[in-house]
Amino acid sequence: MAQSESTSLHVTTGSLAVATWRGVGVDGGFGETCRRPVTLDRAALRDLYRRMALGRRADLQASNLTRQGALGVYASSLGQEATEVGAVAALEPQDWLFPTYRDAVGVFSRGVDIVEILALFQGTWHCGYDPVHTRVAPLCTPLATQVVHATGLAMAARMRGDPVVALTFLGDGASSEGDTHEAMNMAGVYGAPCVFVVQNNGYAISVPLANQTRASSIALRAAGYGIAGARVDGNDILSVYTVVKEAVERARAGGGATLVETITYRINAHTTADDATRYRTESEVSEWTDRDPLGTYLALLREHELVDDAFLASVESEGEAVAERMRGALYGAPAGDPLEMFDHVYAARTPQLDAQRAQLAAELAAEQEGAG
Ligand SMILES: Cc1ncc(C[n+]2csc(CCOP(=O)(O)OP(=O)(O)O)c2C)c(N)n1
Ligand SMILES: [Mg+2]
Repeated sequence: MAQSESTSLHVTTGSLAVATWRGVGVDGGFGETCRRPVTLDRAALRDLYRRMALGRRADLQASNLTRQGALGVYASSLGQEATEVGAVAALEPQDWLFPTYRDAVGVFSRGVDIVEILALFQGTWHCGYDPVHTRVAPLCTPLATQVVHATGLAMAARMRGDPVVALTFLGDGASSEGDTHEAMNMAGVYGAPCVFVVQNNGYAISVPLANQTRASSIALRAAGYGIAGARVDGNDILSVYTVVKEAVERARAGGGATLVETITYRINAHTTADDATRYRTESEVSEWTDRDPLGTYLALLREHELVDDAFLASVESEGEAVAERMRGALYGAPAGDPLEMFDHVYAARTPQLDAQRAQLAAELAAEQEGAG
């Protein structure tokens, strides 16, 4: 299991907490632990809690809708909310986010409609939201392909002189893909304003990190690409936010890319189609449940009297409204036309897509005949 090296949430006078992470030196080893006082104001601190809590509520509802057959499958990020929300909160509106199937909560926290986000899992449409308008690429299922896209967009922004940063999420498993190497190397060579957030949750489906890499840390690879690197407690939202914010600002100022490894854990199974009890022990899961990012953060806010019952009740009722809207929009929603799946893959359908479309149309027609 991945160990967290970050000691987080040291409260000092003058700031709520100290964000900490391990920076990667140019020699390829970790440097001194970096410490930054957290100076966010009360409204911003409360909003981070709100976004995590709403994300968690939406995540739970999506899992439940899957069990009821309203979604085909869902990849929960329960336990990873501090990384999802903390990293996204560090972006400016003009920046781009390149998420994976695991990152519905991060995309939701950027302000995209949760019902539109879930179109992918509903299986009704390629992507339910407008990527250009939202500046969020579609949730990406082919591992690490979004990492290349993020580097490409960042390089293009740099060439055009646009002050745009691209942030991409990827998993520990996806970090082994060739695409990840190509994207990070290109980002280093071309000084691309890109932030790679590797969510190290210890597993790629059932494959533990130890079978993924012999290295002690994914973050240390940054030195090999000549980019900045950091390893942070991915369950500590203030540290995640602060290290990613610094990376985003450095990228925007022309300082190039950063690889941030966040140490976290997915509490639920890989997807609703997976049985995690076959490869994880109960005690391992409960160890991480004890380090719940939402509960830890709430305790800190309470300690500093930054939240009261009225605020918590308002977040809860907002969460219930989100869940109700999801149920209303997704439960019993029309299945859509399966043949649409071949449209918009390219501007014009290729001969291969035409052939596949014809094959599916024939199968659907035969099915209907059989039913009728
Ligand atoms: C190119 C490619 N190979 C294999 C898969 C099948 N697959 C889906 S998720 C997954 C595990 C990925 O693990 P990780 O990158 O750690 O992300 P996590 O699911 O833990 O968030 C695999 C192997 C895929 N989607 N794409
Ligand atoms: Mg993983």
